[in-house]
Amino acid sequence: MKTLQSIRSIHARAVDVPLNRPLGTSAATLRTAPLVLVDVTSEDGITGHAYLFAYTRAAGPAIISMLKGIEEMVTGHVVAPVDLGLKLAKRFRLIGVQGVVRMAIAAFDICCWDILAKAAGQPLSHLLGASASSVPAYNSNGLGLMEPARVAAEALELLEPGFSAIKLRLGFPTMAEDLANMRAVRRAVPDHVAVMVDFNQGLDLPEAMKRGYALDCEGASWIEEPIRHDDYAGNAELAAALQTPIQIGENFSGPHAMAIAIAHRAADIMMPDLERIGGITGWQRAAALAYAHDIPMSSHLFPEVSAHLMAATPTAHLLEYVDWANAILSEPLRIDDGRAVLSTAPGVGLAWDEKAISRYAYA
Ligand code: SMN
Ligand code: MG
Repeated sequence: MKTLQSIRSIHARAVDVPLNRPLGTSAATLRTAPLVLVDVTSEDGITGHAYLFAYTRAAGPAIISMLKGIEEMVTGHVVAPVDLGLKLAKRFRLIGVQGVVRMAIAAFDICCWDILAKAAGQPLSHLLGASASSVPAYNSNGLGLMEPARVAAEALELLEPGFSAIKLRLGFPTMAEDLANMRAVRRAVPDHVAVMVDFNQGLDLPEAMKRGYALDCEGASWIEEPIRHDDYAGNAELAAALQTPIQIGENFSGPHAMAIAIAHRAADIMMPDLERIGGITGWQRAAALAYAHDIPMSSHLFPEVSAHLMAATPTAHLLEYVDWANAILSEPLRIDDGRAVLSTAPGVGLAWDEKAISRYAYA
């Protein structure tokens, strides 16, 4: 048997790439995507790649610094992401495995799995036991808070690559503005197109109940994060009262948060985020929870890696497609007729475009 290789080094850098479509949410408007690009190299010279979405530029250097700390803890250890994840969670218990700490650990986990899949000569999905070559996706680029006419025009543009599902951001100061945009989009797109809405935690519970009842009559396919993500009791009230499914999950910090949300019946459907749920190891645990509780599971950002994971998720629903990393990838994720096409290269299939990276590097 070939012996497992150990970890030689971790390298991380930050880039800030412009978004093709700026994204106005109820919390902030994003014009660029600050990404942290991570490489973990094993003693036999295999490099695993991952990228993180840092949300704000200031988080980039903090995550890079955390990864320096992780490098000191894991160098010389066998590339075993399950074991190393437990070891790192213990070492970081006192500061808390949250935020940038969790994101750094997740990137390390993804890189380890990339190394394992490359060493096996298999795409990640095959290593995880799945055979699908593509997964259904929705177009989540753009559709931010803007005037009804512009949002309707953008909705039509987003359907062009063959998508039949899109996501509209809501959470204007008034319900009338939210309904105007929902109606503008619904009127513009064909009836079979699914339109999901995302409030980015912008409402309080009474307002969410009011807007939720109104949206029940507007043909929304899900209502995402209407209130504070960790108000599981409030989300459960909404899920019980409204006909439209409540969707949460992008802010679950590890599978334990998802288990607590499930115990509260906080949502009808769930969408963990690769970097917050704990990388590939964390995702697998979340997928097992969703399976055991019959909860349809979607993904959040990171479509390149999430496509492999959705293929191996028994209750997989819809992959969230964003093109944010395309600018720095030499082989961007392919979309074919509204489906995300899994990379067939060994590993997760991320490959850096070094020229582009030097253009957008900031740390
Ligand atoms: C979102 C995610 C990341 C940045 C801005 C907005 C949004 C989504 O909640 O689900 O895509
Ligand atoms: Mg969201």
